[in-house]
Amino acid sequence: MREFIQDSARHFLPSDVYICNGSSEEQKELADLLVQNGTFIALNQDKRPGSFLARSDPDDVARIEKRTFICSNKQEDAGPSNNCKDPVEMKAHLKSLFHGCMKGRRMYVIPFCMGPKDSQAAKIGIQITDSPYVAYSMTIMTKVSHEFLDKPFIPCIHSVGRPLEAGEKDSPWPCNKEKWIVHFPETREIWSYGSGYGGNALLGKKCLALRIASVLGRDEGWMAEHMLILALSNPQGVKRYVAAAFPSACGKTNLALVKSCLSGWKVECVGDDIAWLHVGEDGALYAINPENGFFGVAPGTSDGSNPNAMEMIKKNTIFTNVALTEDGDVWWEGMTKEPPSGTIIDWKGNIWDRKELAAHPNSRFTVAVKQCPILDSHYDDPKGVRIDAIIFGGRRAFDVPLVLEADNWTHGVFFGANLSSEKTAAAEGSVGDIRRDPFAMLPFCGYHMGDYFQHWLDMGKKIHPNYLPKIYQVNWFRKSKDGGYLWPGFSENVRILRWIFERIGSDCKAISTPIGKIPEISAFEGLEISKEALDELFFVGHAAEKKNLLDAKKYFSTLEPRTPMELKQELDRLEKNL
Ligand code: TSX
Ligand code: MN
Repeated sequence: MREFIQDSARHFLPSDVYICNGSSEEQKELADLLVQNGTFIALNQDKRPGSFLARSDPDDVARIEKRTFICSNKQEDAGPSNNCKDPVEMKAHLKSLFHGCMKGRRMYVIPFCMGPKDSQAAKIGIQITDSPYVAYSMTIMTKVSHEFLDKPFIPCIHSVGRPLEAGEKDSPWPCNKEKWIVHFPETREIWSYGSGYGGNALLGKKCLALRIASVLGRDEGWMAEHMLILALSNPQGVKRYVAAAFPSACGKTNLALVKSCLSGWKVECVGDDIAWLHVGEDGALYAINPENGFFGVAPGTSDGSNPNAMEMIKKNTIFTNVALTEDGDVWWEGMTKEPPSGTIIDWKGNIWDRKELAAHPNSRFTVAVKQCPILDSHYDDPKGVRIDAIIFGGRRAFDVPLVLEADNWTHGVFFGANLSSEKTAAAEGSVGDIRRDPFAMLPFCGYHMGDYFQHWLDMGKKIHPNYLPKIYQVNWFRKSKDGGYLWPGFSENVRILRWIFERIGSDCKAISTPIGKIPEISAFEGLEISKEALDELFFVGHAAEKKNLLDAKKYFSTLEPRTPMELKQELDRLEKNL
């Protein structure tokens, strides 16, 4: 640890070094500094106490997959979904890039823990960064403490890549046009250069807890997944936990924090983004949330879509790239039907013309889990929570039913492997294009996707059959011929969760179809929905299914020779069923 810190300082040449301890005094000092630097704007303390607005550089607003690398010794091990470069060459390149990169800045050393701190499943990292915004964010998103300094750790090196010469004026959001987000899966190291934003810079989250952790999980016999974890309790007080993977723009955070529409049925939250899954001593599957905070997309979050999130972010929250109102509060598209009156400053810091977007579509709130109003009592349990069901969801206007239950674990893995979702923003490709995102892990799996599918199949064999979670596929977004959504979604999704709950306890029946099991009509009693809409929501069309089958075959062939045999057998089984 000392060597790591000293080598970093000698090489990056910061003006000084500070080791974070995660205390509230330290948070306060960091916030004061960020306000002084102009990175933070303090919000109206009556409306948003302890909260700040940050505006990023307009070219540093999201993760950049093109600049993300998995540097495996053998190119094949990174697989076709990752950029790969030779680790020795990459390390040499990074060392020269990082030389003197922190000149004129303080180097922060952040000892952090991902997961409940006394958990066998937790992992420790030490992040080096020259960004106080990143240091502050890490004290929310992870557990930061000196007690993690003298334990084995994953080194995480970050720089905004903008050294300051003597007397040079800093910018509120320093960064570099050239960006590198680099992972070394064999030596378990992370190096990130040039960006100060979210997943590029808070290295505990996507880089450690997903990309590096997925490799650790493969080697150590557990799973790092892009999943929310929620608890559902029935009116008798029986509680079951569910983990669910969704690609972006499907409302994962909304589901993690959903308010139940069914009296007596209660939803509580363990996490909204990442789950680490281990087989326990009893042979059941247990989940921990490695994170300590939420880093949620702001636009679309409202009292209607997510009242619990709105409650959660009333105080002690960092808002990044949202709009600023005249009274010193925040606003974004979808927060209210009408924007507030008065002058609004958009996410770029200009007076909003009320034509372009006021908030960036990827604008965020950063807030500690402790502030979640429906935080589950076991959210920080060192042994995790027992998972009884796993859900895969996507956004599909056509052909994919509201919910399907897999016939067995292998069939469920087949669901995950074929997960896909429609694009909503026209950034890359056109709106409505279907993008494959297996297990919602395409940008986050640190190794070959074929090996990852095999790991899922192998994990199914490690779990005791009595405790094998049931696997489901959901689609809240199916549309009718006239273009309207067929399913009300949001709090009504709890009806689907209730069906899943009752299936786990064998308390209700299901109907078999060629592609999986669906609920009986009685599952929807009490919901105002037409028989026609329900029929459309569950319609399984032969032609569409044939096409799905062919697409799956084509996709699986791109992973050869690492496509698992059992998944190819699922293709054959589906073909026969059809
Ligand atoms: O988050 C969503 N969920 C999950 C909620 C727990 N969204 C928002 C997605 C963008 C991130 C949804 N959008 C959901 C949903 O279940 N369903 C839809 C589609 C939809 C939108 C509006 C209506 C119905 C469905 N109805 C009215 O606006 C009245
Ligand atoms: Mn995510």
